[in-house]
Amino acid sequence: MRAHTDITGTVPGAAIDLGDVPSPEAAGWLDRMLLIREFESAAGPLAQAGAIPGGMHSAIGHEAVAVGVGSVLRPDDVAAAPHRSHHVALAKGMDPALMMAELFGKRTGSSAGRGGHMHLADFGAGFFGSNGIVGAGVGLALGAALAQSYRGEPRISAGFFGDGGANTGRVWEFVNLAAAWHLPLLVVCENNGYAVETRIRDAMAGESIAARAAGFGLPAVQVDGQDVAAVHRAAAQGAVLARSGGGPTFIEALTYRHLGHDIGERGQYRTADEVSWWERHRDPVQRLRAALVARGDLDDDGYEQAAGRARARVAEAVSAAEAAPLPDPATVTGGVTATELRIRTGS
Ligand SMILES: Cc1ncc(C[n+]2csc(CCOP(=O)(O)OP(=O)(O)O)c2C)c(N)n1
Ligand SMILES: [Mg+2]
Repeated sequence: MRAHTDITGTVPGAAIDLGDVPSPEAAGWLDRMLLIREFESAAGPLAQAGAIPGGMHSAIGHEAVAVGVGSVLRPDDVAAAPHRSHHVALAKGMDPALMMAELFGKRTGSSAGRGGHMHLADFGAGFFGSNGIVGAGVGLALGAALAQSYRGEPRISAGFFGDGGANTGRVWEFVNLAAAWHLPLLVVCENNGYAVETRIRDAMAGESIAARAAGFGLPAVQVDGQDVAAVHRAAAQGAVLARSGGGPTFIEALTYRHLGHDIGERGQYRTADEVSWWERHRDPVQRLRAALVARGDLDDDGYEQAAGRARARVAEAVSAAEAAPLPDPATVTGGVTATELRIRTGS
């Protein structure tokens, strides 16, 4: 197992091995990764310009983790994520237009415009939400996995968190309970080497996050998170185990965010050379593209068409969100909770 201290610039494997993944499936991965890339490429500048209110955490660079795990989840399975979540939601099948409208704070959004970037959820797509509490996405997925197990359903859940979350107690409480109760859960750590501006090597003891997880007695693997096929293989193994009552699996995916912790950060904690190395050598989208080209499944035209389709879908989502109405203040208690809130009046 590779030590977590090696994350920066040393993730293994330049070429992606697609193995016997059928061509239409691999092409579907590319489409989904391009949708995430184009969505984030549009949303970031809109947030910076103020058209999308509040902050935003971009997932550019993390696409292969979400799509690799998402590739083994069925529509009625569940995924939950932390603050950096757009890629997980889109990989789970959330409609980009529903998400974009929510980012804009519009009535047509997934939470009627009252959740925004960090409170996305689409229960219909099995996306149980993003939230601002580091590590808490795993707990949401754990709850769903408990319900699935209790009801004897053949469904599974995936909870995503970051390397920063691996230094919080709650994550290990979740992992412990999932392992003790053999719950159908994939615990997915997106180790991008940084928690805001703190390098993992400066703040984490032990060999690796996966090695930490192994102490709880569940299968724990470390994969190249910039290789969608590698993530898919690890997730597929975990999903088979979870669906057959074999309990949870822990996946540490080594990844990298191309942009800052949040949109607009000053970014003085890492070098431009480091960022550009990852962009040039480990871009998950370009690596999948190269693997498809090497197989004879794709050429430049085909790639541009796929990127164009994703761009058009996102542009449509942006136009619809811009045109949509803001929420009606008279319904301020609606669309957020299942039951209307009762505002205390003091009487
Ligand atoms: C419980 C809690 N503590 C602190 C924060 C502030 N905070 C927001 S993001 C973040 C770092 C998260 O790093 P990581 O888990 O590695 O995720 P990444 O941003 O790298 O995707 C921190 C400390 C928070 N949101 N929640
Ligand atoms: Mg991180």
